[in-house]
Amino acid sequence: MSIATSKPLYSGKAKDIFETEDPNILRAYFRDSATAFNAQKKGEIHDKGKVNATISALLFQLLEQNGIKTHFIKQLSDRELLVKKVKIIPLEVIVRNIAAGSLCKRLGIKEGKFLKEPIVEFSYKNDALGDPLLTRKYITSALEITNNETIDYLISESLKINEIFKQFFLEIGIKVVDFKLEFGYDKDKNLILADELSPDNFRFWDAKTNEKLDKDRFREDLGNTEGAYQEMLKRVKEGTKQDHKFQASTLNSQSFKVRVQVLSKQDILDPQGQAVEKALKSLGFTEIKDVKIGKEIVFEIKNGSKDIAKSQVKEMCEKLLANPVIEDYKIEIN
Ligand code: ADP
Ligand code: AIR
Ligand code: ASP
Repeated sequence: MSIATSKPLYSGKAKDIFETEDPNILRAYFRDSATAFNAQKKGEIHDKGKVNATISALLFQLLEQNGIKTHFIKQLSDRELLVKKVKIIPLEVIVRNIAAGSLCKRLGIKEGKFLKEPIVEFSYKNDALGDPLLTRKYITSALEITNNETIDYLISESLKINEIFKQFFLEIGIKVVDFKLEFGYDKDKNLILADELSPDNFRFWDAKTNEKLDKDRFREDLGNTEGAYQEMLKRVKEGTKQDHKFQASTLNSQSFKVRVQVLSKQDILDPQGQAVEKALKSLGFTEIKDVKIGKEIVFEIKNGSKDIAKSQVKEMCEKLLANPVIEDYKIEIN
């Protein structure tokens, strides 16, 4: 298959996107240009394009090895990736482990605070508006970008990705402070991870010294940005020399107690509940009403994250534990 057509489809702040002869495949060319603060600050980081294309390729492969579906097909040259064309959801999915950047500004928290649990937040991918932070209802009801189910999927997929990255980067002496992901729909309507995975969209700190090894060096004029990018490339290359298939057991580091309560919906007849109500009334407990009798299911679940565990239990309820047409369920997880 020849992929050598060069009709530019889009030229962004850091990459040029080209069509190929296959309408479902794109070529992403990584430039050295760098921007920050919604392109108010502009510059160049020597060889950034090479570093970002190569780190992205290696990290997309790491994720694929661990069951995450991505747009990555192959690395064509030191600055070019071949990717599946997707329709990008205009959301920046941001995962945070340690307080930094806009979180600190917004909440007055000190940079470096370990967050009690990883946080997933969404920004509107819209430069003109300065990528504003969104609530769930802003996404579903104001902008109507997507629905609650897709938001739940994006959260649980991003948390899984976070668990994989935290483990991988720890092995190469790096703390994953935070990162931004983009997702999109491929031609078969699969929702997959797209864009890039690089020091442009991650905050990486050296695990021993907390030295910043990412685009914050450029944002904050810390100097030696190029050296930091090269250092990250070196470490990621070293780390990905061996295959990493993280065992489910190593990703599932915590255990949670789950309690699921299933009850028939308010307007659904519950003969058992009615019988008990009648019996209670005949015993003189006349002040009661709307008795429902349901079931409670308890179990333990192992997972790296409470949010992922909760979304899995929700799926169990939808598929097996409850009949969502006639029953409501409530999940307690501790
Ligand atoms: P920006 O648009 O923010 O300036 P870039 O310069 O990195 O960013 O441009 C790359 C653009 O390509 C981004 O808007 C990104 O959403 C989009 N993109 C990334 N991966 C894909 C893909 N597989 N299919 C279609 N568009 C993609
Ligand atoms: N990010 C957000 N928009 C563009 C990018 N690259 C990334 C930053 C940082 C994380 O998202 O690189 O890793 C959180 O950014 P912030 O500014 O919201 O703290
Ligand atoms: N939002 C991106 C960043 O700060 C790029 C930009 O703001 O121009 O990394």
